[in-house]
Amino acid sequence: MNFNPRVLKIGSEEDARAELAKIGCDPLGINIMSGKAVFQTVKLENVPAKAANLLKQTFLAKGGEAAVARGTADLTIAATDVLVAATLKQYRLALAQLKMQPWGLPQLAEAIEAALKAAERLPERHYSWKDGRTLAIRPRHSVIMGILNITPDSFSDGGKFNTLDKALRHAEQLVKDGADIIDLGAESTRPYGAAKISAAEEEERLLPVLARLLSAVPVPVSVDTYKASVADEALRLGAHIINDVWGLQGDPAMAEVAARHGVPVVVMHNQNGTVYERDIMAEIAAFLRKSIAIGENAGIPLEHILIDPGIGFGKTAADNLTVLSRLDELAALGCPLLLGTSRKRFIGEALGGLPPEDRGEGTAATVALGIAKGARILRVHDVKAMARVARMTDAITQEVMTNG
Ligand code: HH2
Repeated sequence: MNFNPRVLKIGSEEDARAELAKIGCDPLGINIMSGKAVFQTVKLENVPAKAANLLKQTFLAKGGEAAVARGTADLTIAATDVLVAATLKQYRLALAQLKMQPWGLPQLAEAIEAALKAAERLPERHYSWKDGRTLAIRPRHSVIMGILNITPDSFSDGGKFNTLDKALRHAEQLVKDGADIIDLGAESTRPYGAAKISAAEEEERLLPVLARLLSAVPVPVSVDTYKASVADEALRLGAHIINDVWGLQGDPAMAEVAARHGVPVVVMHNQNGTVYERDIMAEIAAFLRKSIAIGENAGIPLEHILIDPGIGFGKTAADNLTVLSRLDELAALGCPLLLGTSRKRFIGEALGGLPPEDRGEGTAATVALGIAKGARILRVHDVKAMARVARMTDAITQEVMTNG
């Protein structure tokens, strides 16, 4: 007898329903069973020991598990990280019960619920601006952000576009090649030895190009700056998106500026140095959650916030590979994910020391894997090639979802 066993990876209830339907399950049976066919592991940090014990009991009673640190049961430690491991059905039953318990368990239940919900389906966004431009971020339709650096010292295009006409011609080409957004940067943010410039200098370089760019291209233009005054001037001129490589945590006035202009903002993880006290993904997620909170407190709606792990910023080459391999963990934050790997140094290092101009294939691998792991916007230099890589990856992920 050959039963032809295969191990299926089912990541969402929608996929589970499709698989159950394929084997001819009764529709009522599908309702009962779909939640049992999806298994998820949720990691929580710093849960008070008393609450963790109740959490464990509750999940065990529903047939799931909640692993805690030694010393939790006898309360010899104050708090523990927790790994909850259960099917969606078990989560539903356990969370309903936890919502009726003391010690902050209802809030914990809501946090778990929100993370599971966000991980189940990537968020959709539809942006529109007063000038009629629009941008749609929807699952399996990757958005290409073409890079236009007008810095004299950018590491990868080395100041090739620092005259106005050249910059405009390049931007037009990027749009022809398939860019959905142009990301305009006037100060190199490169971590190794980029020249820092004043806000006045940045504006002087940025604003004349921006003014012309806005009428030269039909797509939304994002401005790569972490200075609130530069962002304010750029938005007054009509820029559409702010791309802040310090995630609203560099300049304290940035969140208010983005809120006042009502534009989407990219919040990127960044730090000085490459030392991480704990798991790097935990730190990136915590930083981005803080950025989101700063934004929301200033009046930026959650729908206007896009997140970015900041590949190459405050990270070693090995860290960048780790972040890329675990990118899907950031889905729990519920915001569209932007990924900027293009021609970066870690790609050159992984490929035995290749210069920026030879990092195209390596970049393609990061774009494809990034999309497979949930990235929705890809910030790239080689728009034509990477748009093809993205379209191809979109087509495959679409296929998995519909025909698995
Ligand atoms: N990377 C760079 C600059 N801005 N913004 C976001 N959101 N994400 C990124 O990964 C990111 C970014 C650095 O790349 P590049 O623009 O090519 O180089 P430079 O900083 O020298 O201009």
